[in-house]
Amino acid sequence: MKSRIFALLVIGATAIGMAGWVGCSSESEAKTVEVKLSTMQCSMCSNTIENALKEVDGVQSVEVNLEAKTAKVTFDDKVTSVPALEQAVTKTGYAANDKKADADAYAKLPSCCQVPE
Ligand SMILES: [Cu+2]
Repeated sequence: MKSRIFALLVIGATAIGMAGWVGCSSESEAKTVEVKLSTMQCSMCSNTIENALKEVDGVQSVEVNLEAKTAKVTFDDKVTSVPALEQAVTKTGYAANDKKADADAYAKLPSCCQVPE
């Protein structure tokens, strides 16, 4: 009798454990991508871009590399997407991957941050 209860407890604990594990893995859809920032010039540019990316819903971390002209972005795949990240960057006046900078935002950049494409 005792051993049967024990067995049930073990099965129950295993089921809960598995459910927890499955739930956990389907919840975290963190994805890391590299966004090319070909028109980024200086630390002012990189700050602007970094802040714009951090404001996107679902973005968990942003690492802008000024020398390599890239941003490493970790985000929740279920909340946002690469095109949304690109759009956040182009809206600030910078090119992202193959997407061109928004012309109005680009015109408002300090002249030192504007680069002829
Ligand atoms: Cu700049």
